[in-house]
Amino acid sequence: MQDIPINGLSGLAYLPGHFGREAQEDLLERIRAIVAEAPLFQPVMPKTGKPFSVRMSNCGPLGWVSDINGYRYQPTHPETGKPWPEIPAVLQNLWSELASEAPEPEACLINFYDTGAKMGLHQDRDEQTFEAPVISVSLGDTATFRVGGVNRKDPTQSFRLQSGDVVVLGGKARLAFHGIDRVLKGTSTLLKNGGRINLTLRRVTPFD
Ligand code: MD3
Ligand code: FE
Repeated sequence: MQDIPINGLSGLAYLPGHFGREAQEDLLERIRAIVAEAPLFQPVMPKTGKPFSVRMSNCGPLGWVSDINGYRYQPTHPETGKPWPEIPAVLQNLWSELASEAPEPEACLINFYDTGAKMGLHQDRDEQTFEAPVISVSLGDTATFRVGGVNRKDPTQSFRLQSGDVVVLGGKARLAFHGIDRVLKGTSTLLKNGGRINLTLRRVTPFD
């Protein structure tokens, strides 16, 4: 495990290649089954209604959604109205290993990036608690991601996230600004048609 201090922020751990090819294929199969139940939707920005370039779905008791009214977590899919599918055991186990002090994750956001999709610099702050880390798993094409500090204007550093990489955002890094600048076409054979999937496991409600 590598601990990368960025702008003096502790708590960012990078686990390159945590999942090998076979584990990535198994995980991808789980995600495909989830997306068959809970189809990818295209969120829009609150107020402006501008569509995200990333398509999303979720699994777990709560899912993150964004529409004209705002960002929020909700127990059902915005289009089907059905509860989100369960978080696969392999991801529950990952959380137990890497966030052993935190209670179980409540949301797993599934981001799908076509080549050309990106995600602007933002903080993850729609959760009711920031005590638990956010855990990220990347699958498919390599992305360049950017992490700064807790203030939007803090300097940023860019890293590449490859298929199978895991990042744990705990401590002060939990509220760091971050984003995805671009997805590098043809860098992985995991997804037949290219693109990238990122999974983020989150605790939403406060601990007991
Ligand atoms: C969290 N996703 O869904 S995950 C998001 O690759 C999101 O799809 C990105 O940001 C993606 O909210 C990035 C990796 C990541 C990196 C830095 C972080 C998550 C972070 C810093 C603080 C909190
Ligand atoms: Fe984020």
